[in-house]
Amino acid sequence: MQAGEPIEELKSAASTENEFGSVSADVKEENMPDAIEPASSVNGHGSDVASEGEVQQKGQVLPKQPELRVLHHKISGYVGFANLPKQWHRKSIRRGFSLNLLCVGQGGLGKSTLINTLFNKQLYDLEGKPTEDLAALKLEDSENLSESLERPQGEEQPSVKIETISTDIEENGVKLALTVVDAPGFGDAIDNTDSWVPIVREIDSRFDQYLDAENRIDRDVIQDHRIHACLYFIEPTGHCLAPLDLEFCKAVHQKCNLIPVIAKSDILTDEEIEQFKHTIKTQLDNAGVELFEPPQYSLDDKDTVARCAALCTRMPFAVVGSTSEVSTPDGRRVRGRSYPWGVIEVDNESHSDFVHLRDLLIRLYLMELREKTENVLFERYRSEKLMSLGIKQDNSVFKEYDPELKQKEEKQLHEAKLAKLEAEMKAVFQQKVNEKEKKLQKSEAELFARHKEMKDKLLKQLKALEDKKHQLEMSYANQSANSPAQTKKKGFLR
Ligand SMILES: Nc1nc2c(ncn2[C@@H]2O[C@H](COP(=O)(O)OP(=O)(O)OP(=O)(O)O)[C@@H](O)[C@H]2O)c(=O)[nH]1
Ligand SMILES: [Mg+2]
Repeated sequence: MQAGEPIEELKSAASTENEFGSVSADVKEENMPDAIEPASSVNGHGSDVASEGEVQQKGQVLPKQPELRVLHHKISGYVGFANLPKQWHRKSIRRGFSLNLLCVGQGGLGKSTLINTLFNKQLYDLEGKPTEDLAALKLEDSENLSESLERPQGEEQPSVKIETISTDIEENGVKLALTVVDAPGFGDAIDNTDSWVPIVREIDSRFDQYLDAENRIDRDVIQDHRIHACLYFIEPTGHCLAPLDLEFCKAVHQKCNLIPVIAKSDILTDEEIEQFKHTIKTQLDNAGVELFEPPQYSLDDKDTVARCAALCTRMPFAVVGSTSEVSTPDGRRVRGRSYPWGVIEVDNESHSDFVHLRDLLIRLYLMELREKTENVLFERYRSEKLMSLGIKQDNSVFKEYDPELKQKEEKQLHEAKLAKLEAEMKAVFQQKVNEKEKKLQKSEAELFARHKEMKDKLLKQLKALEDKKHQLEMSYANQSANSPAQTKKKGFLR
């Protein structure tokens, strides 16, 4: 069938996956990405197989499929959605990517050097100052962003400053807008109490700026200045984390993707590094600090899962930074540091964890860092902020319409209404019964009283009559006693 022709409606007992099988089989686009396989290869059988019951396929016994009566459209012509990843790719190239990186650590730990090494660009000069072309940008940026940094009145100028530099870098036609936020002065004072506060404020102000931009009516292009990752540089003491390190990590781990690194790890031996990493991990775990971990998905292949696990176990990354090229004993020119006893190669994974840090931060998980910032960290900040402003969630507004749920709710409401009506009717009936009972009781009492009254009257009359009878009998007896002859005579006469 050609594109544009009317689609054929078929009644089939096959699973819906199979409908795409025919598309892929008939018209596999010439430039279709390899990742998109014909769906037939997913379940391994065509549309007529599901109804056949148990099937033997490549040594696998497929369970018997239930008889599904599905009406579906068979698409056997060109549709074109297999090209969607290419559209996405073009769009990404056009738009470019951005990464806002926060670097925190005591002075001289090699932060600027590591940034230069990571992006293979001289963002900072040898003195650690932004290079000339970035200096102007730095001023502009810090002015704009510092506006939103509201410092309470009377508060002293902090010893920790926030410096931002931005630059666009390009690799194989892919553009990356990189912003590095540095916090010079952190941990350098005699008293470092609350020295992380300006940094936390900076992170919050960037969230606020984004939240504000989102809430504007006109929000064509929202500049994302939110911090996507925070590289925290740990001094290579080989001992344990300092209290300041722990306090900083606790203050920021809910606000940005925290990635700790052991700076200048070339001064530690391999055993010392392992031991130091173990101590750091235990300390962070005990303090409840959450580090950025690459996410794992159910469709990930074995290699991805293994690589992800390896990255997790290597944290905190023991790194070495250098942009200088040095010669190795075997004559290669490499980025590294040269010592009297040998050369440390930056890009050699057996020499340091630099390669793994780069994989996590740029090569493999840059988008995940951005996504976690957007979906987890910013969301958390946003809901806490709105709640602190007294805004409450009204679930009845913008609620998704689910007909089944709606029907259920309506049924419940109806049942509740019926129950209420029934209860009301029962109450009215009971009241009427009570009233009637009272009335009957009253009339019964009245009748009883009348009956008693009449009985009393009759008893009185009876008594009076009996008295009269008695009197008569007495008087008669007296009379007969007084005149017995007469009585006899009378009796005789009778
Ligand atoms: N041994 C060793 N030295 C390094 C490493 N990275 C940088 N350095 C050196 O450490 C010194 C300070 O490096 P920077 O990159 O300026 O350090 P920073 O942390 O940016 O310093 P501030 O900006 O002052 O806070 C420089 O002399 C670097 O050459 C490293 O991995 N190992
Ligand atoms: Mg620096």
